[in-house]
Amino acid sequence: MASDKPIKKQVSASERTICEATAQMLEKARRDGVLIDLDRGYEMKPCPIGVESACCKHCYMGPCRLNPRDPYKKVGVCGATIDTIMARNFARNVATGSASHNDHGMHILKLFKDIVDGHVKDFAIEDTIKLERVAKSVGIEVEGKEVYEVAKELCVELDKTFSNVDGEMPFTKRVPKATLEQWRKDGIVPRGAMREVMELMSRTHIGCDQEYNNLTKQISRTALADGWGGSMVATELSDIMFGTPSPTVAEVNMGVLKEEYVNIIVHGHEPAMFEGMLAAVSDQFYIDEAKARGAAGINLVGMCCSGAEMMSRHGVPHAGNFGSTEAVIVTGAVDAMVVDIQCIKQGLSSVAKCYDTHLITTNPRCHIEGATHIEFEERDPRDCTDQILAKAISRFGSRSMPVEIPKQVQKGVHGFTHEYIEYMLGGTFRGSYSPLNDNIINGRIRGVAGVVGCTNPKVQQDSVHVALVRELIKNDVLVLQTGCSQIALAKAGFLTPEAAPLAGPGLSEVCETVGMPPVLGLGSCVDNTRILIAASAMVEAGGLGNSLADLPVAGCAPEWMSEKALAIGQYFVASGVYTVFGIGFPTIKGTKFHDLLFNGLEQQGYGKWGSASDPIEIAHMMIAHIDKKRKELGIDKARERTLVDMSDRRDIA
Ligand code: SF4
Ligand code: MSK
Repeated sequence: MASDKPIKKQVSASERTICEATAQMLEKARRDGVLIDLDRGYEMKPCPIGVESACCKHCYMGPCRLNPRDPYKKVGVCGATIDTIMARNFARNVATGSASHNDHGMHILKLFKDIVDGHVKDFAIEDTIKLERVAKSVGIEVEGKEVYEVAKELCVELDKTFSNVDGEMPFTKRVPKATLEQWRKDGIVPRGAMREVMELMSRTHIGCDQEYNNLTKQISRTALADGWGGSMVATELSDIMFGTPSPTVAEVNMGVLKEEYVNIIVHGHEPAMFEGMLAAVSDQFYIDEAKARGAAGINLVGMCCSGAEMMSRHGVPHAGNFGSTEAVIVTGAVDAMVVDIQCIKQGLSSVAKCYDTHLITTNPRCHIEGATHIEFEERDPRDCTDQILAKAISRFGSRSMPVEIPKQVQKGVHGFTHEYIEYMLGGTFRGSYSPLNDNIINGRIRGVAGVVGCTNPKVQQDSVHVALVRELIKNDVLVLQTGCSQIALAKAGFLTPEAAPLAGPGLSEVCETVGMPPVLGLGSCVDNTRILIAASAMVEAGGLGNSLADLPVAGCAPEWMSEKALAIGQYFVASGVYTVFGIGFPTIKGTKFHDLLFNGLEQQGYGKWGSASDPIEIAHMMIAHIDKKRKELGIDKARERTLVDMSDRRDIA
């Protein structure tokens, strides 16, 4: 946004981000007198009480503020203790995150139904093999049935994910038996997402659930309704409708913009609008229109999570993660930024105004003051996409801003899935997770880490992601990635097989033999469900325990910022995974609620939370947990015995 006071320059651009392209644009923004998020984040001093979750505004007898340094000294006007206040705040964060993913999942299911019912003609069922596989996984008999018959039954079954009032969500059939039994014992198997979110909101009303242990059960249930519910529905049906990704080479960073082209960026989370844009930009009419205005053509690129999804699925170039969405507009080269839902900063509106870029909202659930709204309707996608193209081409033809595009662009391999990991290690005829398990058991791969999540202007953009992943792979931990974290590592060059030498001797040997990178990109933040399914397949393949909590795995969101990230973290913890968050965590050390999340849940047989800000410290917290699980499984000695002779090399693949 245009700044009416001089922007403070206490911190150099390169201290705000390790992404050189973003730093270049931050410097330009400062020269242009435009304030963007990276500087706004630096200038904002968070409330010291809010940052530790020691305040409550759930009723108007308050808001009540407790002292984070002496949290048991006072209670709220209603008598709520610090544990109740923190648990309720955390609950509402998780409820919002889970609601976001479930809302996305419901929308994807609605599109799928509309295709099956013939109401939507511009999209179709692309992957019938995956359709059958998913249908079978929820107990649908597929033998002898037509594709659309199976699809119809799948619609009915998956609808329960959202609408069930009782029973168990369909995808809980994929949960390893021991894990599911624990959920049943504790009464936290998710029923329907709408019920779980509603109940959690209700229980956090003043004067309702004021026992943090009991509240935590519903927090877990609501989070599980995200990971094993709406998010999984979104990932699986998107694959069925638009194609299951497989490894593909794609370019990342702002250098994917082209000065002589009409540049259109799509940013958000839902694939349908992006798919619609992808189809529209190849229309010869608009290519000719662009050329008539002096452009060489139309350049469609992605950002943030829908960008990560389209890059995985179609190799569409990606201009950067959450931390770069305002900075990219400073190039002056963006003719239109088209957005749908989630993680769309309101600040884009004023930055776009400064650079005469069209900011176009397309979804009825996400309007932004100052943006142009052109609604995307799946039954008639061209109505929206044609208007966007016309606006972008017109802006190119009358570009008044000087254009400065950073040169940075990095090629990498994206588009891994749980299905591809199975195929990659086992081959077409013996695809299975056993080779992965064997390499974990023999110690070449020490364990598996999911490193995911956002960027946050509270820390130098991308720096924690990159340092953390570097340390993990150096210690033979295979890293699975999604979301904005994947983009950070892609920009840093880790998502190529050539990065294998950065890994420790065991992991690099596996990578070189199989020809895979030590860091596997699985797509958007919704696609974290691919990690859940891969982990379940590891349990099923045998040799690594009976439940998800037995696996030598850990997760981390080192630069998290969103409520969706908290919901994701909680569904991993409730599924059995040790999950570390960087930056900070909204609880106070030494309180009972903090102790429950960070220790007690593990003692009950779940995963647990961890928190630290230093990437090396985080890496070693994760590695220590992986080693602890290796010891419990009795495979801790194997790493010491790991041999690297030729006969062993032959056994790896
Ligand atoms: Fe204060 Fe209790 Fe009202 Fe919260 S619910 S604002 S702690 S009185
Ligand atoms: S977009 S939730 S900043 S990963 Fe999924 Fe990125 Fe985090 Fe949004």
